[in-house]
This record gives sequence, structure tokens and C-alpha cells, in this order.
Amino acid sequence: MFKKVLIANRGEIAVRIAATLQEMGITAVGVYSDPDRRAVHVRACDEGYPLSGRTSSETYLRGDKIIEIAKMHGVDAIHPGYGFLSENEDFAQMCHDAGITFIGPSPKVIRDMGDKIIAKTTFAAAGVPVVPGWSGDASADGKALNSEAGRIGYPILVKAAAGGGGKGMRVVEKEADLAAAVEAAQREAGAAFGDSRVFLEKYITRPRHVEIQIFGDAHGNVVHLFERECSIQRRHQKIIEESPSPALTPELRAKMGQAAVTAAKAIGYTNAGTVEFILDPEGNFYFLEVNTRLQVEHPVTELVTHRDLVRAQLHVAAGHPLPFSQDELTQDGHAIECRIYAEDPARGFLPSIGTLGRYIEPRGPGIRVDSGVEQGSEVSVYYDPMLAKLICRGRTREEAIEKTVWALDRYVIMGVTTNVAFLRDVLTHPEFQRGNLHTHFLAEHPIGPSTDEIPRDAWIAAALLSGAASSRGQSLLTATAAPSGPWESAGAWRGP
Ligand code: MV4
Repeated sequence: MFKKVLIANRGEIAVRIAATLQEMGITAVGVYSDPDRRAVHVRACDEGYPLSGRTSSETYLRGDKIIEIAKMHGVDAIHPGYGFLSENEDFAQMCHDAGITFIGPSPKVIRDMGDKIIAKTTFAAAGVPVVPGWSGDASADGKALNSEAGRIGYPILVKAAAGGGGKGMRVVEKEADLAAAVEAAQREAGAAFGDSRVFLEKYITRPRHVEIQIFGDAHGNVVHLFERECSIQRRHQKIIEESPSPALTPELRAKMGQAAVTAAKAIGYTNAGTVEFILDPEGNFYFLEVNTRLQVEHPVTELVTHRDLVRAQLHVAAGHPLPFSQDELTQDGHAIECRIYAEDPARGFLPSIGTLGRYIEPRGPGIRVDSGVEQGSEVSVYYDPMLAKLICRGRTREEAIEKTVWALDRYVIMGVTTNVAFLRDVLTHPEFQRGNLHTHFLAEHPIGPSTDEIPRDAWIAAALLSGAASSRGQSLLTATAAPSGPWESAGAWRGP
């Protein structure tokens, strides 16, 4: 096993990876930008080295600096986390060339999966269901374009080959709009990715987003760790994820798991990955893309399968066989993850920057908080505004929802505006509770910032001021949380 692993990331994921490394007796090496000099993730590591600079491109995206540090300090392997360099095939290759293990799939798999046309063509040939479409040369022949679109049937979705995460997509309702949409998508893709190729797909309206966690080792073994439902998203930013999906029957789950394993085997996938599907109301599912990294939402899978995915990543990266077989894997209970963002729902979800004041995470049985902040942390413009993830497990979906709401009500974050009250409103929405989820849920259900008119912080401040001894923290909050008087009907703070 590795002796020393560098974590090429920051925030909650760097903290989470460091924890598993240390459990395994591996030295955790952190890196940090100037603004992160005092960040939690640096202290969570056993060693920390500066990536002088402020912005991501000056620091966490500088593969050359990171590899130099790794070589200088005798690092065996690099864990890229998610975002930053995690899906950069050149960085993965640079690691190999430097004799350092990149904890993830091979550079070739990363590159091929980055090309949505290659991915789709490969998987369709392997028998994985894909959305009916066309990936010919859209700029060569306008007639072919129109006739292919007619064959697929409108509405059509134009997608960028180099895209993903919704960039460079256009919905087209009728033939008259097709040529212009293709040109616009090509221009956008060219500017964003330096690759203007696009392809057409039948547009599936209001699908669910269901993804399968896959894992492969260097010995040809591939398993799946079931699904995560990630339909609750805003502008391609996931907000709430859960496992199991309320939409899957055991039969559909088995089919989707099998399709994901087939896809992984078709490309010789190693390490952790995710096969994304969309699922229509009739139970038809279609491959969307493969994410060649550990995902933000991996904890929901960990809580229902009782496996440490980072530990498994380290095992297979070190050349060991997978630490679990398909037969050993089961889903036990239900887990929900909420992403806690420093953003203001009342101002169009604009990032909210500042210094964290009072910061108290909820705790209790079945409650996990993965965070990279603490009281005094600076939430800056430089990085993603996600502060933490709250992950709750219950025996049933109802129990997991109840627990999540309970925990959200006890999450104290002062100094910045957060989406905590918004998350609560989603979780208590009748359609969410019924499990009627789809990717347009937030666009179609009016969950307003209006619910946060009396600032939630005001309730907390009131609770803390009413004799709150700091040492008693949240138990005091619990005791004083039932509002009375004129604030009673405000609905911002709900006590037990
Ligand atoms: C689709 C689709 C409907 N039909 N493809 C969005 C990001 C990229 N990963 C693919 N996406 C979609 N592809 C067809 N043929 C709807 C989406 C989509 C979506 C997918 C997953 C999660 C959230 C989404 C939000 C809007 C649209």
C-alpha cells in the first residue's frame, strides 16, 4: 500500500480523503493556495505545501506545481478529488510519467469519456441503451441534418461532443429553428472547449437523473454500487441526492446496474466512476455520460452500502483486487445528501461571501457532515461556494427525510447567507415527499426565497442570546427553539 498520498484538492473533499488516508496509516499531504493557508483541509493533513497564488488556475489547477511538490516530498500517489484536475487526462499522464500513481482511471479512459460521441458510440455498440440520435457532421450537409432530425423526431436536443454538465446544449422544437441552433451550439462549444463538434438527440422531457456508481480494478473485475437519484438540481448544479432512487423497482435497478457494468467493461474501466442515465416516466433509461472521478455525492452510496469508497479507490490504485464482490454488496436503508451552499436564494442564488461567524454542525445517529470550514473560515470569491454536505441515513426514505429536516433546523451558520432554509422547503414539499422527482422539479415547483423573509439567523441569534452558554451550543438551541410571539408564524425557524 502507498505510504504517502498527496491530495490535489481543497475543502470538504480534501478533508474527507485525508481521514481515510490516516485511518489506513498513510501520510496525507495537502496543498494550499494563499487564501487557504489557514484552511481546515491543510490542518487535516499530516503535511502541507503552498501552491503560491490565489485563483484556481494559479494553484489547484497547476498540475506542474503539484507534481513538483509530490516528487520533492516522496509522494507515491495523488488523489485528485473532484473538479480541478480530476478529469484531466494530461495530468493523469504527467503523474504516470513522473512515476506517481494517479488515483483514478487511465488517461485514455478519461479522454475517451470526455468525448460524448466516442462514449455514446462505444456503449451503443456494447448494448447499453442510448438516446436515439445522430452524430454525423452537422456542418457538412444541411439536408442530412434536417432529414436526420426528422427521423429522430422533435423536440431535438443539440449537444456538444466535448460538453457535459449542460454546456453547449440547445433544445429545438421544430425544423425551422434547427440550423440556427446547431450553429449557436457549435460556436458556444468551440469557445468553451476548443472543439465545436455537436450531435443530435431526441429530447426527453422532464426525465429523472439516475446514476450508477461503478468500480473497476486492474484485474478486470467490475461491480456497481447501485444508484443515486440526483434529479433535484438547479442549472446543472445538483442540490439534493439520494439512494435508493424512489423510482426504481428491483428489476429496473438490476437492469441499470447491469448496463453500467457492461459500459465499464467495454472500456476497461478502473477505479471509481459514475455512469449517468436519464430515466423517463415509462421506465426507459438512456446513457448520458460517464464521470471518471469520485463524485461529490459519493457519501449517499457509502451510507447505504457501508463501504468506504476512498479506501476502495486506494486499494485498486495500488493494484489490489476490489475489496468487495457484487454479491457482497447490498443497499441498506436510505440516505439523502443536501449540499450546503453559501448563496442567497433571495438574490438569484448569488454566492454569499464573508467570514463564518458562529458555525455549529448538527450531529446525531445517522447524521454525517462532510465539511471543509469552521468558525472564522473565509468564504471567498475564489472557489466553489459549497461549504459542506449534510448526509443523513434512515431505515426508510421517510425517516431519512425527517432526520435531514431535523438536522437542517439545527445547522447554525452565521456570517454568510446559505441555502439551508431553501433545502428545508424542498425536503418538506409534498411532491418531494412523494418521490415525484425530475430534473425540472425546482424550475416547476415554486419554492421561493420568500420562506426566508425573517432571516433564519435572527432565530438563531435570539436563541443564542437567550442565555446561551457557548459550551452548551445546540442543546441550548433545541431548548429555546420553539418561537413564540410575533415571530411565531414566520416559518423560518422551526423548533422540534
Ligand atoms: C438530456 C436531457 C434530455 N434529453 N438529453 C444535461 C447535462 C448533460 N449531462 C445532459 N443533460 C441532459 N441531457 C436528452 N436526450 C436532459 C438533460 C438535462 C439534465 C440531465 C441530468 C441532470 C439534470 C438535467 C437538467 C436539464 C437537462
